[in-house]
Amino acid sequence: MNKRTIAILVAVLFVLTGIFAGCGGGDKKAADKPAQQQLVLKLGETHPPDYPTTLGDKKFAELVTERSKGRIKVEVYPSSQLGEEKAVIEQVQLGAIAFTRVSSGPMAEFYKPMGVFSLPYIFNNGDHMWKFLNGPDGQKMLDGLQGSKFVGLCYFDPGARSFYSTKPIKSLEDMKGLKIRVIQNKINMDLMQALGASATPMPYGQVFSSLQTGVIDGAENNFPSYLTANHYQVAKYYLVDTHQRVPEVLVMSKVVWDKLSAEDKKLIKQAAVDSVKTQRELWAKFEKEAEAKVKAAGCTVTEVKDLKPWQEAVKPMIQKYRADYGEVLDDIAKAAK
Ligand code: GTR
Repeated sequence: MNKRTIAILVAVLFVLTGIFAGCGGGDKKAADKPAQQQLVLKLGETHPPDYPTTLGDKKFAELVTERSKGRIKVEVYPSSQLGEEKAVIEQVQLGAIAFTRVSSGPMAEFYKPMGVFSLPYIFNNGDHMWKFLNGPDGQKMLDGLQGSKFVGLCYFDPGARSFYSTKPIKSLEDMKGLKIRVIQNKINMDLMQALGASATPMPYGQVFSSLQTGVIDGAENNFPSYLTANHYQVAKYYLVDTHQRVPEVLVMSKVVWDKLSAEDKKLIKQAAVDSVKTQRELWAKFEKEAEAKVKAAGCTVTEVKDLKPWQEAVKPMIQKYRADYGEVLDDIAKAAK
């Protein structure tokens, strides 16, 4: 069975099992049948079971079960079992899957304001990003997701994305003509063009084989993804330019959310917020481990010493996107101080 078939089956099961029984007062007999009152909600995750975002999802699930005394169960499906990121977002929007932990990169196709995070070099470091995310604008962005039929619950740490390739890359010049896989959104296409490379959008799950067969020369991601998706085995040159910090978000389907009681909404939101600490701690640890592991495996990791030429190269594109994101870019810049 392929992933798409599994995703459809899951969607059908979701409807058939009537997971809302007993939730929001829909079932009059529910009080007589406590055993049937459990609400089972699925969460789709791209990464493997022991990856920090998956462990963040699991912490969230654990808190929900604990605080609802078993009445609400969140089932975490790692390793893209429910489908590739974009397909899962669509299912969440429709209400066929309750939650997903996703990158705000693909979310930008569903909710434009999140596109700002795909703009390069806008955060100086992780602290800068978290200061922005934890401030009023970060919250506003999560709240704004409701207009696109999602409920933004919290952000998880995404680390920083850098380039890697099957061919040696050490400088901006080396980017010329490289075919680089990107997360599908318009900003990423423009970014590759600005750096002299050509963008090939494709789902995450296809990157490894595309690197192997030479369909693409490289991709870009943080150390944990580079390691766990095995990209490091084929693309052995990693160039640390930290061009993007694209926050991970835990989102819920608004269709499902709207059927919850006010009390359950609060419980779910709080559990998500409380899971962030765990995810961030595990992320910080694993990011270092992943870097050490790829180095030990023989990958060439080069730090970009001077980011100025890179920042210069993307200036015109940032200028172009100021039309959409000028105000929020100013707020991001202010958060650095
Ligand atoms: C990872 C991110 C995933 C996915 C992936 C990709 O860093 O956690 O959600 O977006 O990148 O590049 O497709």
